[in-house]
Amino acid sequence: MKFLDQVKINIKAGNGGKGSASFRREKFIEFGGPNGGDGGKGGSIKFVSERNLNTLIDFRYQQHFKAEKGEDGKSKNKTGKSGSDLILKVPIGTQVFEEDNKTLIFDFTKEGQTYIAAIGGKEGLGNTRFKSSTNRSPKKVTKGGTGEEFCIWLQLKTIADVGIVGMPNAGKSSLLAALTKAKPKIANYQFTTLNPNLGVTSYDNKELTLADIPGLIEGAHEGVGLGYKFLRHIERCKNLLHLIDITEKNLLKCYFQVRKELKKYSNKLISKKEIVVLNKTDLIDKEEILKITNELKKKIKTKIFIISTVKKEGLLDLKKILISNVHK
Ligand SMILES: Nc1nc2c(ncn2[C@@H]2O[C@H](COP(=O)(O)OP(=O)(O)OP(=O)(O)O)[C@@H](O)[C@H]2O)c(=O)[nH]1
Ligand SMILES: [Mg+2]
Repeated sequence: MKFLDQVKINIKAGNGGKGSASFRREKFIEFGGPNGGDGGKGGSIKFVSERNLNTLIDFRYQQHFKAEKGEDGKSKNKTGKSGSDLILKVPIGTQVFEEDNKTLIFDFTKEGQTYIAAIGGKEGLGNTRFKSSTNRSPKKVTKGGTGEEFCIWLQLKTIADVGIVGMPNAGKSSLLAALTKAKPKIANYQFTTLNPNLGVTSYDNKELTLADIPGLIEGAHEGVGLGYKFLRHIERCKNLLHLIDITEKNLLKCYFQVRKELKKYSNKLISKKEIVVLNKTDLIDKEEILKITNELKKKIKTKIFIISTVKKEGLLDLKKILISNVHK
């Protein structure tokens, strides 16, 4: 699946149709009165949030969007047809910014939200409207209004309850696949994940959404590895799950490296509630697991869980704790 999380587009609502200047022309009526109809309204540009989308990729191939203009008015007092609105679908988590890409205009946080981003022009008035006791055959009409036009930015910031962070190859995508129905790519090499993945799970009738992002390494904030641009997708996660491969030689170093990259991105990330999860416990024996976790507990204040994603050990307890943290 192709992925895009930031795009600049131009939107133009339709102009209103012009009013018609027309007079009755019938047999035996020499000077028919005005009968020019109004123009139609211009179509507006509307955004609607949809659950089954998770990328802005559709906007890469087309950056100019125009809504239909209103038809001009016609004789016999016929009103021109209104231009159709143009409806653009965006994923939940999309934010609309002004051209400066800083001023937030709208934030789609739920499914089915609508935002009218550019309003269509008003209808022009036909000459019938200008008939009066002093002017029985007005030629006056008005043009339709101009549809609004803007350049805007769309930014996608995934909304999930839990963001899974960690070094490459820690098993983040495997964990997402084990807990949810998501089917992210999993492989035994670094940077398998190139885009964020989302999954939903539930327990006890309570839902939990998880986001898995590409791995972070030292210097990510300077663009090393895949950089840290994907951290925007955990900015709006309530909690963080910091996943570490228990077979790493220096667990503490791994832990603090990832924390450092989170902090470089923003203090907001570092202050989120975090739980630390040691994965791949199937690869070492029990005594060693105990030794490692006890050592780590002395240095890290957060709760530490141990799991084996492959053997599905500890996953249910982990799910329960994640859900209880989110649904307090
Ligand atoms: N033995 C063992 N292997 C695991 C476990 N969890 C994941 N793996 C393996 O670890 C490798 C990396 O898994 P991924 O889920 O792709 O890791 P990731 O953290 O998403 O990696 P990136 O996307 O590159 O950051 C794969 O070969 C998985 O099969 C586990 O609990 N035990
Ligand atoms: Mg991955």
